[in-house]
Amino acid sequence: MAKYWEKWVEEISELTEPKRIYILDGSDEEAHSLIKIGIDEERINGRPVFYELNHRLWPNSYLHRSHPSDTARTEHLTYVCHPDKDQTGPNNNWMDPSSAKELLRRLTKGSMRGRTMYVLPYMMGHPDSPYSKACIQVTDTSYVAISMRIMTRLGRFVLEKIGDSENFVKGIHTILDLDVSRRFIVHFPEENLVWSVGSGYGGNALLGKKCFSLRIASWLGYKENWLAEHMIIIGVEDPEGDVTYIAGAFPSACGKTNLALLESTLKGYKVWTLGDDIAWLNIGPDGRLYAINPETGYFGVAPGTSFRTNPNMMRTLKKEGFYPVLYTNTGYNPITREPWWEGLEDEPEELLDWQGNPWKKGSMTPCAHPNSRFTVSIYNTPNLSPEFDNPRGVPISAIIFGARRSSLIPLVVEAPDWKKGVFLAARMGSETTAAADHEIGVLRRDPFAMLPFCGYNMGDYFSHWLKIGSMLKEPPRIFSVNWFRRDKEGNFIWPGFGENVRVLKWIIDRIKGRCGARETPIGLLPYPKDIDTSGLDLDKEEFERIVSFDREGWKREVEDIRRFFSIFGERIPEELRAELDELEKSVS
Ligand code: OXD
Ligand code: MN
Repeated sequence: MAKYWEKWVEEISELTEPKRIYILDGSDEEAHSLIKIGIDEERINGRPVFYELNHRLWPNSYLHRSHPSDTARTEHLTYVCHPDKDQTGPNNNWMDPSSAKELLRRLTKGSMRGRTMYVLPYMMGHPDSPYSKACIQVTDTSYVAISMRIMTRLGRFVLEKIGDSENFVKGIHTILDLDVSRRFIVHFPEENLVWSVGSGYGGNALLGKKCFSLRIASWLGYKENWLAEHMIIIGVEDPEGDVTYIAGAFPSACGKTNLALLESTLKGYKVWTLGDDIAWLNIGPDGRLYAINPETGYFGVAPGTSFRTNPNMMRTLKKEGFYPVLYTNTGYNPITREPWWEGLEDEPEELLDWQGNPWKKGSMTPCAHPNSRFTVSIYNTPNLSPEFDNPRGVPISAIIFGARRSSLIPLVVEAPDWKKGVFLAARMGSETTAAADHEIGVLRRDPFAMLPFCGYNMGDYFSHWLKIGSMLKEPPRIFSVNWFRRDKEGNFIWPGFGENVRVLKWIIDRIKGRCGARETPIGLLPYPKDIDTSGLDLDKEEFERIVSFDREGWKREVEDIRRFFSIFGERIPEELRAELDELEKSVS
């Protein structure tokens, strides 16, 4: 008798009509042969899927060039289809599930003719973890198959785990002709199903990532009392050898990966990496909050990554380790056969740009796409935490919420309690970046850095956070951080990158009761003397400004927060409304 998953795969193949079906085993030999197929046979947009890079300088590395219209997440084409529109909320696009299925069925019909359907059995989370989930995705491109092998624990062992169960998360992916008018990324949370057509871009096509591990998983967490979050996980070791585990949420392309792999500039401090994008947070048997990273790789922004800004990531990329490493839409040096991106190191005179066109130094257009990416295994990380594979996860002592704000938001603020912490995260705003298709540099409210990823009504999500806090015996302390304040000339005031460890140190000092803080209407601010700025070239006045409270600026901010909250109407929890009223009163 065919198993349930076999029948499901059969059903998809009847709809999509592939030339052949191939179930991945997750081995290295298989990865080699799929890459070879991507180089020699498979074509996307008339081009090879992969180009081999110089393996002496960039071990195991390949370049991929996407369709020019397919370079970022497409939030306006992303849908969350709960049967009840209010459950989806104003933070998501909605279609009624049966019309959505009809549309997708029509688009998907015969879409894999002449192509291979790759079947990817994978786990999000360690197979032995009580918090992990088994999944199967089908796709018709080797780029997605290989990327998923890097980003997840993938192999036939997952099929044995699934057995005859219907309880696995399903993903259907087909690239069609990559035309935006036929691009839809659709979630059916009640059915544990994601159906994505018309895009090969990571956040749209690697369905274990944003689609499952955030949108669907946040809904599962809502029902099962846990949290699926857009967060890094790090362990910060102090000079006593104690490791404090911290989770941190930042909107896309706000330096999350740099913080996750931070190389400390403070003697005695070391950061251990556990994750750079997604954290699943569960209440452990002792009533504390435990974090796992369900992924096993990085899908990081390439431009700006260098030995100066993120030496640990450069070591990760250059390590002769997990096979393979992918570069998507970076520039290319045809002489040395190396990838190149803005900020990497000296600019060669002549290169090929991200589309393969000749490009010259000083050209008006960037060589690498601003959202060009690398895909690399987390097991290559030199400072990978020894706890990474711990199925129980790590106990979280602090949660930080960061954003990109050139003014107003201080370098670091501590919330006096969990409820005020939830309010701090709910009111977050950030200046937009190239990670999604929208105007760059405008202020957008992005509560918990989850606005594009929350798979249900965000008002209910805020209530859920309040509820989880009340269930915890020892809730983590909550902080906000902002590395991006600018002076009048537009220069960054805080040096950022490895120096951010100085802020992490203050956070740990607060947790351990080693220093005080100033009470203000927006939370607890550091006394300037308590942040170690030794050896930094900081303007004293500017530094004091970024750790202070700007009452006038907050008056305007409060108005904007109120406008944003009003979008969610009655679903904003009473507690947060009261917090906003209190803040308004105290700044007026
Ligand atoms: C990502 C994103 O790719 O947030 O991680 O866009
Ligand atoms: Mn992200």
